[in-house]
Amino acid sequence: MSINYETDTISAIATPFGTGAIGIIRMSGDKSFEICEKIFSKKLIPMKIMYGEIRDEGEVIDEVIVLPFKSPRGYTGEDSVEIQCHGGINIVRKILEITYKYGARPAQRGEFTKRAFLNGKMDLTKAEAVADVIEAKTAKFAVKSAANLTGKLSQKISEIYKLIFDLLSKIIAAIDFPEDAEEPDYKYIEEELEKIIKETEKTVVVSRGSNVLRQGVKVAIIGKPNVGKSSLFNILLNYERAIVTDTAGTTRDAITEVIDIDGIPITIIDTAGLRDENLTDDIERIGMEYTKKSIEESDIVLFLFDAQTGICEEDEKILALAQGRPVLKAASKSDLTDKVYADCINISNVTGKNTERLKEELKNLICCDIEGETEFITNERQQNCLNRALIACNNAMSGVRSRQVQDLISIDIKTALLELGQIRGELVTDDILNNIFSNFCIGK
Ligand SMILES: Nc1nc2c(ncn2[C@@H]2O[C@H](COP(=O)(O)OP(=O)(O)OP(=O)(O)O)[C@@H](O)[C@H]2O)c(=O)[nH]1
Ligand SMILES: [Mg+2]
Repeated sequence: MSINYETDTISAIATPFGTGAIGIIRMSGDKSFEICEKIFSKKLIPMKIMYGEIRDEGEVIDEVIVLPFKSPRGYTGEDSVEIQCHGGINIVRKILEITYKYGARPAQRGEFTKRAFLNGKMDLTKAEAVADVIEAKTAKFAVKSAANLTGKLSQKISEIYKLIFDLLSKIIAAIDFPEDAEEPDYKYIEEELEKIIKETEKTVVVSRGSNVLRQGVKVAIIGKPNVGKSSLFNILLNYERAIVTDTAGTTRDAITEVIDIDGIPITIIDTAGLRDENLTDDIERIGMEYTKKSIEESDIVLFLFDAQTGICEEDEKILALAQGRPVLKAASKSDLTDKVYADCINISNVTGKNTERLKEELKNLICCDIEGETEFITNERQQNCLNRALIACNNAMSGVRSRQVQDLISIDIKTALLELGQIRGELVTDDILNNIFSNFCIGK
């Protein structure tokens, strides 16, 4: 393992850029106390909240509260200091610059958390959860990511890791010390591998659910002009975002907004009404191209038709454009007719009839391949490790079934173990770490 650990002192603004009640500058590294004492009016007492002034060459910059953490306590596990000042951006920047002047250097993205990981304050699943909590698009995603901060994912991985580790130990013991340890029988290895594969598969399935929560889904509302697409879009958003008129061809540009349905971030696209070719209006023609593009980019298509007329030939042509994608059909303006359509939701954008059901159906369509509730959030890196571990276990299983020598089987089992170890951050390289932490914000 090659990990570069730098112990120089880093400094960054930890609060959002902009004006607020307080701003926090955070420093971490061997010289944090020394630098802080050069600019703070008092001598630091570790783990004590201290009130005083920040001064630069005699000039008072601000009244502040300082929190000094002595290693191994605090977020990074190094000596570190948090300076809480007044939240004007110019004051915060000024104090940051003064910390640079006296020997700190600007922190890179995620560098505080990287140091926390390297100091054993958290494993990699927790470090990655920190970024997830900060970047969460919905409250549910934030809560699920926070579960990883308390070790949910780490715990699950540890359980599987232990099963593999125990199995591997028994096989290797017999290979390395044939006089003392007996080779485990194939039936035993097969049973253990079965357990491991089942648990890993379950975890992979749960992971898929977190992808939906992480990335969300795109839904394009399509249909003929004037069927009520923009009206429905506004209802889903809960405010008048798109212009609604009784003139066909009102929406000319695709409009996009994100809503939260049960914690799933859903990007809804209101499109220009699709009409037959031979359009004379250039703007409308461009709008139609946008619509076709919106359909291509969407995961799910919400197709609207007018309940008064039913699905006509023109509607069929529009529906054909959505081929290959899951389509949810809805009949709008059902307040104006008694006709009820099977296999679709009969809605009214005027009375609000069935809009809750429509949301529910949308959610069902999105979640159809997620089994059960997602216990924890995973990211692509973790999922790739899990998948590779699963492949290695399946290879080992084939080896067992064809009664391969156990020496060979142990190679696949070892691969599975290494892959799982990478999830928690054992045996990761500097490249992997830099890749992970480069997605963080500065100051975290
Ligand atoms: N009664 C009734 N009127 C509706 C309903 N939905 C939309 N309308 C009306 O139908 C007209 C067109 O609605 P829009 O939401 O602009 O339709 P659109 O599909 O976005 O139209 P384009 O942007 O032109 O393609 C407006 O006058 C709406 O008030 C509905 O469910 N019931
Ligand atoms: Mg419209």
